[in-house]
Amino acid sequence: MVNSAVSEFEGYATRALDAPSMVPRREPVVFGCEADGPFDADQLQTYEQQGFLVIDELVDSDFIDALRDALSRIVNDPALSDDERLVREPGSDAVRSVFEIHRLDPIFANLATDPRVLGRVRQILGSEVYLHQTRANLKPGFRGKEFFWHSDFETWHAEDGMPTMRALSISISLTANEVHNGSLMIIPGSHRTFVGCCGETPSDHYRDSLRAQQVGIPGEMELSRLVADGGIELITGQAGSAVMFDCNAMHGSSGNITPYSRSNLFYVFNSVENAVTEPFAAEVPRPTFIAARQVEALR
Ligand code: 6CS
Ligand code: FE
Repeated sequence: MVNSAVSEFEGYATRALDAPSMVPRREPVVFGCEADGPFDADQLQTYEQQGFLVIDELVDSDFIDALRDALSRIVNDPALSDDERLVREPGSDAVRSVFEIHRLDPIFANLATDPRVLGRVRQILGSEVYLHQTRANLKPGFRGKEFFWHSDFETWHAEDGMPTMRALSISISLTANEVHNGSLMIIPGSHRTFVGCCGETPSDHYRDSLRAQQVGIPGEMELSRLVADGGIELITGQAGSAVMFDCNAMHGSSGNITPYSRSNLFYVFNSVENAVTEPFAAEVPRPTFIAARQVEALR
């Protein structure tokens, strides 16, 4: 079952545990310093302590319109309607996520190497970086379903073989993220604890987990403890705002029953010094449209 190819390196224990576990993070959170990039020392300290940082206006509204148009072309392209990269909502045909957006339109590829993005990412990860995953989460009005609490790193470690916590996500808002339309919630400080999860990874887990995750989610006791310590931060902002968050930050979001869709782009950057190995708790790695297996440093 569990691949133990990484004998000399102890991973974080997760999946098929007898009981959930909470262990301290082993890696730093910020790998670079003020001199390396656009963030000042205060911003780096906030990221280090909270596990995330909000950027009020990363890109302007004209560019957001162009990104939104590109996404809508993809979602409405008949040639892509059966494409695996388009993930549907549980219980409807509405598109929930589009994976590998950087291969579906050059505008999304270019955004990954935009200095406003790449400079900040390199500063925090303290090295050259590559794309582990890209996606859009559409959270359509009335029918966008929730994402239950999870640590992305738990999944990337267990199912993709990401060895250490040296990766982050940047989420860019294509629509307003409000208090009521299913915006991202993060537990401040949760990135300092790895929560091991109980269930065994099913074969082809991604087919279910990307619609409604049931394995690789923490227990209620562990979540309650994290929230008791850190509280919950709701990340709101206008289109064009962004949030960068650590790969192990505990986060999730509620469903969207408002008429206002909440669409965000997500880029996951991993350090080139943290290339994926064999999965730590799954039989085979997930398909490359979900988790890249080649390290191609972004320039
Ligand atoms: O499985 C994954 O890789 C993705 N799933 C969720 C629910 N969040 C982050 C991650 O990109
Ligand atoms: Fe996530």
